[in-house]
Amino acid sequence: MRNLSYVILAVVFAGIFLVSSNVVRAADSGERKPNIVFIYGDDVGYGDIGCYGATKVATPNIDRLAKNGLRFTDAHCTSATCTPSRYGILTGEYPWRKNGTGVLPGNAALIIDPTRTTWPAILRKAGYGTGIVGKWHLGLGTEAHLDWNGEISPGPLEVGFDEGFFIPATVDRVPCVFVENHRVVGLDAKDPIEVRYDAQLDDAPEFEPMAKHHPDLMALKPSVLDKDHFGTIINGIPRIGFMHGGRSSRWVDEKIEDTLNQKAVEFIERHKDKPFFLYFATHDIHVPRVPGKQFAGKSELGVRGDVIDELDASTGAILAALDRLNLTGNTLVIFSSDNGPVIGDGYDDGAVEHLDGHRAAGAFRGGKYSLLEGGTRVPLIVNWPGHVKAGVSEAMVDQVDFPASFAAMVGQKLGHDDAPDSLNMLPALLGETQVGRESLVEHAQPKRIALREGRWKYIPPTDGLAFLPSTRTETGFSSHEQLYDLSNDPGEKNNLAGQKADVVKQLAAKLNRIRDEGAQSGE
Ligand code: NG6
Ligand code: CA
Repeated sequence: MRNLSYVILAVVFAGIFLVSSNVVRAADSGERKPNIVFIYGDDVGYGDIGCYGATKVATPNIDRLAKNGLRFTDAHCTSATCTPSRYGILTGEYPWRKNGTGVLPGNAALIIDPTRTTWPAILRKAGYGTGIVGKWHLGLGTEAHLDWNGEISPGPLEVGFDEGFFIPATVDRVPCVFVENHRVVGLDAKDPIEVRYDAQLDDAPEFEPMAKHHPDLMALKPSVLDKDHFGTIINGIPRIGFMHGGRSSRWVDEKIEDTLNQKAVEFIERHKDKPFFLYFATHDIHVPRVPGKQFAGKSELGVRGDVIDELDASTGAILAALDRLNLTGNTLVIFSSDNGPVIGDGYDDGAVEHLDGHRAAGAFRGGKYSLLEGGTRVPLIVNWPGHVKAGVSEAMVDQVDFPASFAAMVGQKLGHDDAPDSLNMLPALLGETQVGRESLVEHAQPKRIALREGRWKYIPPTDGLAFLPSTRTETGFSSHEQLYDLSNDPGEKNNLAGQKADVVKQLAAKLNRIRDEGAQSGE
């Protein structure tokens, strides 16, 4: 009997404790700015995710975000390739306004001016702890100085992040090491790193083994049409560029996502008591696609499907950490991608052979590298329980809008020259309105641009191949003007330029104006 009353007492006390801690949390969340976690997939297409219509891969965690959040159907990354897209999202400036923002080699200097206002710098000023985990690819050091064996600076920490654990460029580019803050992780001073990108080095013995001389050492082979993945072979994978030394610091490809997940979760744990911004840029689903053991060979779509599973699991790991730390209710989670999809991208990894009718860009034409919708129309999901109503939004938004939109959310004023192409789309991003941008500029390297306005998509005449054989990409590049009515032709099949000369004229003039006169704000 006495035991029973102890049990009852204990239950009552536990109940009081739980109620009061909930009250405290509720009060907290009322005052506290929400944490922001940005999950930034690499080369993830509009059609690669279950809630966007994929049927041959399953993405239950990403779908869960969409089920309780807002799924955008007309959201864009800033460019159809990585470096320019990331430049746009961080600076709020269209990358085609600035030279040198194309896909960078692994030894390029930092391309963001450290004096400018960036998305993380805005949040840091508002009191957020800011961190990057994952892919950087915006250059490190200066033209005159980049020492992989010493202080690597400037980099992410000089443009707004408090801390970073990152991949310098891409996983198919050397150096194949992680950098933590200003240092290569696990470097042995007796085995210094040297990185070179001069093509004539492919006969230099110190950079052996190289693909050209050691085809036998390649577990993954460059595709027939590829001319770049012929540098140093690391873990059986030939990379772009040449790397010598740093053996103790080289990553193990199978474990990259695991490591990044762990670092991301650690960041969240360390920052749980004050507002934080985590920019979590996965390597998945970019090449080389080397899934962890639990994913390898499991999907129906070959290795590209396996890494989609892995990306979904990374998302799940983040969501689980937020749940475990009771942060879900006060965290705004965004899922998106840096550019459209590509199936074969330099390696013979079987992705093309296993495609099985999967439409990585959904109903859209083109993909990574392309000026067609598939180049920049990507998944975008915004999830903030209790604040963002679940649903679907057709608002046209661009990742370049993130700096101005999140500045508005945290009450930061932007200066006249800050984030010049970034529009405050916060009401659209939070689902308070379905009205997004009136117009938007799409971009493919180097400086090819197209205009979206309402139902119209206008592509000016441009040079370049209409079809890239190496990646099997339809680019949309043509010497003729193109005009598509996306309201009934999302696949950009029916060129109306000949019939709608007035619309072409008006859109061409507007695109020129945006290009020459700058920002669209105030429209
Ligand atoms: C290309 C690479 C490709 C990928 C891409 C960058 C070749 C043939 N292709 O040059 O494999 O690395 O650059 O991708 O070398 S991105 O997502 O970072 O933009
Ligand atoms: Ca990319």
